[in-house]
Amino acid sequence: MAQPTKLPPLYVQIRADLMKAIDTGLLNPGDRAPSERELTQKYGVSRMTARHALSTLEAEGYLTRVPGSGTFVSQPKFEQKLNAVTSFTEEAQLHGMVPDTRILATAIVEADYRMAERMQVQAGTPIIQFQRLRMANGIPMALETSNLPLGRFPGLEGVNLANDSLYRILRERYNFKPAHATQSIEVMVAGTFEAGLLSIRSGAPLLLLERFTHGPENKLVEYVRSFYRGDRYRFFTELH
Ligand code: 16G
Repeated sequence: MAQPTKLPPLYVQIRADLMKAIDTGLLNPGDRAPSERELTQKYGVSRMTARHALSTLEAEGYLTRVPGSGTFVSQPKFEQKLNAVTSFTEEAQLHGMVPDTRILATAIVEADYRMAERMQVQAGTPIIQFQRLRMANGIPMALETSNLPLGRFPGLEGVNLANDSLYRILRERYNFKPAHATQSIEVMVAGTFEAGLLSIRSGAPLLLLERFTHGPENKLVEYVRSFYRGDRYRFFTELH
């Protein structure tokens, strides 16, 4: 006797239907996803089942829940290749987006023991720090703190980096071009400070990128800690 076919749980079917709507363009990035109530009515399921289908898609990154507004189809991720020392400005332009920068803080500090070790300088060396909110098409993408030895770039503290590119200024004013860099990536969660600036909820995933950039003589010239939005970035690398 043939075994009766086991039907998948209802939330799986709802998830599949919503995925199909996204894949076929019936639902586009930024569109409002059906609400729990609409799903309960359409599929005759409990609210819990509808919620489960929506939260599965949210966890997978296809939907984004905006507290107080609803659930929306996520924007496509920014795909960034990890094979060259590029700048935020160049990357945004490469993707056909308009970069924009808000300067949150500029300071000259004396390198403490930890910073000195990271930047391969003597403790007490003046370091210029920029904290910048990086945006693309007006959307906050990353929160970046750059540290550079002031001795190598005298006068950098007086440069207005708002809506400009640091790498362009280093190239044009200081005749400096990054030669190579090492970069690490780790997962973090947004605290209230990062969440507020990046327009995401506290606890949302972030990618912490740390970059050590070197000049032609292998001299370290930049140490950067950046928090990239986990829902906006996908890093891509080719392996040989
Ligand atoms: C990227 C780099 C950062 C560099 C900046 C220059 C990472 C983690 N960070 O954001 O090191 O300072 O580009 O961009 O990749 P800009 O020239 O647009 O200011």
